[in-house]
Amino acid sequence: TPASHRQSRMPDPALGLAKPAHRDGGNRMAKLPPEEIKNRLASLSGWQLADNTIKKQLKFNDFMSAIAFVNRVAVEAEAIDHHPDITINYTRVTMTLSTHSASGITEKDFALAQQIDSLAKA
Ligand code: HBI
Repeated sequence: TPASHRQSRMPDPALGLAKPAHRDGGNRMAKLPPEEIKNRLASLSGWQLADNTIKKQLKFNDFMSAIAFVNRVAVEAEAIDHHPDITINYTRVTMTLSTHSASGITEKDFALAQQIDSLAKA
């Protein structure tokens, strides 16, 4: 598209409108309000709110399957630089998510929760 067309579409930085007006400046690390957390939990399966975290217990057929799952999650957590607290009880694995730097639950926690659910099926 010709530059002139692009120019007309972009807000004029001089007007200070260069950035979209998000509620929290579009910061994915901003703590989510309780209502938002409740709504997002409803779209997940098996996750629950517990003391300013979201957590889920997953059951595997045997210990090594549980460990293999934990390792899959570890690779993904490292890739996105967002890490769960993990408890392993033989064939049961509990994933507890919160954003430590925000002292609460952020979008990053829900993104990781979705990844964890996908990896549990792998
Ligand atoms: N994982 N859950 C969680 N919360 C964080 O705040 C966090 C993390 N992983 C890495 C990370 N922060 C990085 O920002 C480090 O610099 C602390």
